[in-house]
Amino acid sequence: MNRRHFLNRLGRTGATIAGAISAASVSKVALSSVPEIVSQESPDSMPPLQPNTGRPYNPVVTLNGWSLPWRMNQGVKEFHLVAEPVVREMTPGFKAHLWGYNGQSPGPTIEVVEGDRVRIFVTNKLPEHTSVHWHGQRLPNGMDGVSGLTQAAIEPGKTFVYEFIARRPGTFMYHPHADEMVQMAMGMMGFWVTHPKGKHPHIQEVDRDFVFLLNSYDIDPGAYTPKVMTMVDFNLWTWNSRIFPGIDPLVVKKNDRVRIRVGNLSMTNHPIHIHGHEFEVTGTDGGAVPSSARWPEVTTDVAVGQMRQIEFVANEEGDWAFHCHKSHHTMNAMGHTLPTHIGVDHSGVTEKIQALLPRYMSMGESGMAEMSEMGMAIPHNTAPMMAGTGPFGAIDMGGMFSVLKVRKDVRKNDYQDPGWYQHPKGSVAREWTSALAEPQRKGAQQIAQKRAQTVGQTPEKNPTSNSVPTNEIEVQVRKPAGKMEH
Ligand SMILES: [Cu+2]
Repeated sequence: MNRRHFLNRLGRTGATIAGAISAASVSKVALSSVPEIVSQESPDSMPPLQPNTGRPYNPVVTLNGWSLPWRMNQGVKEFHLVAEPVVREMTPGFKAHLWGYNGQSPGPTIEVVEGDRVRIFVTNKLPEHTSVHWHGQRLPNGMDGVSGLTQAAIEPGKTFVYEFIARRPGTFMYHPHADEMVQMAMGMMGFWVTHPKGKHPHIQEVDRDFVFLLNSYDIDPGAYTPKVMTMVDFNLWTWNSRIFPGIDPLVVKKNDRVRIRVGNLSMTNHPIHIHGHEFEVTGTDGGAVPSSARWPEVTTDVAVGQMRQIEFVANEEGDWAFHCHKSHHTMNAMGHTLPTHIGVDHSGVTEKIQALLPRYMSMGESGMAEMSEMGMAIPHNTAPMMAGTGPFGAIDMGGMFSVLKVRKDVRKNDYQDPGWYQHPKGSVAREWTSALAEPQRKGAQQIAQKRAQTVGQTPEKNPTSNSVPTNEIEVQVRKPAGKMEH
């Protein structure tokens, strides 16, 4: 594959990628010892990399990522990965110093075909040694990439070469097996897809095939470099090192068969949930799941170190939320040690505190949704806790969240954002403006009677009674209009 082909491919699809690839001409050094380095500066989702050499296949789209071009060298597919420090835009207005491959974190997706002989050159431009483990692959033990166990570590400045046959079709990933805690906390990981050679009994052809990795970072607001010692309390939950609203939508044509492949290299599990459709898990990093072993789901948990590929027919038009179902994972940088103020009457308090701290704001009296609309000043280089805006206002989301956009009029290989869904008239939830009936309070009378009977009784005076509540606790509910009710 040469650079002109690569750029032509990008140009044809009309996505926003002009000038995104920085690589010198490959042809000059074609078939010399090491393939030229191709690197990526843009965090946009690149259109699928159509194969023009080797066996044909239907390429994937990497969410906010790209696939690595290769060259054929006497029947061997040759790739060149460069492990290096990178700058990753997590969302517009927020950049991070990460480690990755070929200009981005995660690194580029590697796509090959079952039976391909693959040679991957890995150059280490990190300040410490590394290695690459090809997660899930069948390969000779010495190609497995566990430094110290199956190979010597790749020292800074050195290039190693891995070579094996991609024996099993499926969904895989790659990551270091050297100083893993640090290197994965810094963003070193990438996706790998081995496409089936011809028809496969358990792998269906799909119209759209998306891939991304689940990862997480701990970057203080205003800082650029992740804290690598964090074990649990990450503040950025990311898909391919991006946070909503920086995660591109998944654009599909109505009635497309869609596959989404997800791998988890974070430190916790993620229940991945889609709205409006049911899917089946059609494969894992262990291989394709036979159709007799599939069942319908709308959420599938992806444990740490696991991969899941889900498939469905996108036959419901609209803008469907697609997200991790852990509510803290659809938030951006936030503290977790704040007291809850819901229901606390702040009236008069703010003024008193402002006398001491002039910029003090009271928050959380009626929940946190106000955070997404108040436009509060935040430090340079971070992202608001919840930031997305939709056609009806704030979406109150960040982190691991995106939108599946199902439209009638989408061209083949077009992944451009079509804008917001235009709902048919009368099909949107609306305010009810007619009269509401008074609520009926079931059991209210009996509770009042019991309370009257037990007034004055304490456990000491009535030690045998366990049928009637004693020492009744009075709880009042504070309602938004200031009305107090029992
Ligand atoms: Cu999650």
